[in-house]
Amino acid sequence: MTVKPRELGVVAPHPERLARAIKEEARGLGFELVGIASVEDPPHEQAFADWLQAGYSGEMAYMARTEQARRHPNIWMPWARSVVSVAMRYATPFPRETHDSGVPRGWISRYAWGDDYHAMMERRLESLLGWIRGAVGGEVQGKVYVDTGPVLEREVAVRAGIGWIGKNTLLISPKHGSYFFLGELFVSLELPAEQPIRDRCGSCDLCLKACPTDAFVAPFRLDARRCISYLTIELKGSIPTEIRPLIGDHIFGCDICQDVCPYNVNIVASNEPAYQPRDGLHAPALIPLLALDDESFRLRFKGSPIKRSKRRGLLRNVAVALGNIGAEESVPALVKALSDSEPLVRSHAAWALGRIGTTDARAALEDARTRETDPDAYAEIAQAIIACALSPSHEP
Ligand code: B12
Ligand code: SF4
Ligand code: SF4
Repeated sequence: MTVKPRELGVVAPHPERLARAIKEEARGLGFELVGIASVEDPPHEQAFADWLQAGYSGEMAYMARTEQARRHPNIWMPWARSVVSVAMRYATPFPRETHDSGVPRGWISRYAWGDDYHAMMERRLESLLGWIRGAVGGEVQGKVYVDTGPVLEREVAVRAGIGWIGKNTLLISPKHGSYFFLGELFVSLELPAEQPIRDRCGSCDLCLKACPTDAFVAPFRLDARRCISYLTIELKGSIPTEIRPLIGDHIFGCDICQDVCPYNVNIVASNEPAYQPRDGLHAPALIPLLALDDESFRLRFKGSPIKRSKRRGLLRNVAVALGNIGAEESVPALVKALSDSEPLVRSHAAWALGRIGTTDARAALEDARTRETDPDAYAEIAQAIIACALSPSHEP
């Protein structure tokens, strides 16, 4: 049962009692995992600096821009004494599917099947702050973050006892695995902190071996530039051609290094309505996605994490997945995409046609080459024509 602020009394409650009540209130707001930590420099802040230095953050310029803030939270929040770290589970019980229905299908990572989590979690954390202010009966400064703030969220969560950082770099709870989102509420109150959870990966290395793009340079160290999640969501331009074949059917994010983790095997599914899959987002049919125009993309992905990739990014990814699947029935849709208004989409559609390599694919590419005005798309079309000529499915 949720404790009402007034039950704690008008005098500021004892920190231990207040901390217990805050955690109970947070759980009542739908955060299944809650912990409290003091506000300090994260233990692995140097590893973060090294990661940036090595260039592993790729084009995510916001990571370098906020380096000091992420490493030293007290510099920009000098008033903050404690942080309430929360997690919300999002896994639903839908299996990994392939293409057995005869229709080429792609894979969207589990976290993106439902509604966007940022605003919902932020609202609930704001409501927790309001509750704390009521409980303390005085001025409490607070600041809420979910994902987009300059916070090393997993480091905070480790110190708040929510889980440990696995070799796949994800935060793992012994009981709930890693399919959850993190958020924080920084407050100006001194609250008792939790004990961190010890590392439980042991000698396991399943995630490191399973990564299809070899994105882990070492345990706990990810080169984001090779991660499918980065390539399909964060990267705005062209996907490097040598990595495209390794992306398989992924069109938005990747779950492989979590799917193989033993701690994700016996987890309980989330019953949060916002995280249940929207129609057609679990293993979606790919060909109809290539037909989305700006307006239909906007309508279909309103309030969904997928809008982050924008239409051109999603269609780029769909083209790559279709090229990897190699289904001939996708040729007409890919040929149409050769006339897309976005050079990025035209380039990746050309690559896919080069992989499929049928006579129709080659004829369409030859035709597109005569019209193409964008130098990058032109080069991709020329390469794809060569690929078609070398393809076993091309009938001379
Ligand atoms: C940038 C970013 C990405 C990048 C880079 C990922 C990465 N591993 O850093 C990309 C786009 C690739 C990405 C992908 C994903 N992300 Co992301 N991402 C972030 C973001 C915004 C920052 C992460 C960050 O600071 N990276 C910096 C690097 C250096 O961190 P790191 O590699 O983890 O290294 C740290 C530790 O491993 C530690 N460390 C180093 N050496 C050692 C040694 C030991 C022994 C130990 C214990 C620790 C340790 O030090 C480093 C500094 O903290 C956070 C939100 C946030 N504000 O924190 C979400 C966040 C991490 N992402 C999240 C999610 C869900 C994902 C995806 C699962 C999405 C998907 N399905 O596609 C994938 C997972 C890929 C993966 N294996 O990490 C969740 C993770 C929840 C969880 N349970 O951990 C977060 C927390 C967002 C949220 N609020 O819920 N993401
Ligand atoms: S999310 Fe996929 S690509 Fe990225 S590190 Fe994990 S397994 Fe590799
Ligand atoms: S798969 Fe194994 S090594 Fe990787 S995070 Fe899970 S327990 Fe750790």
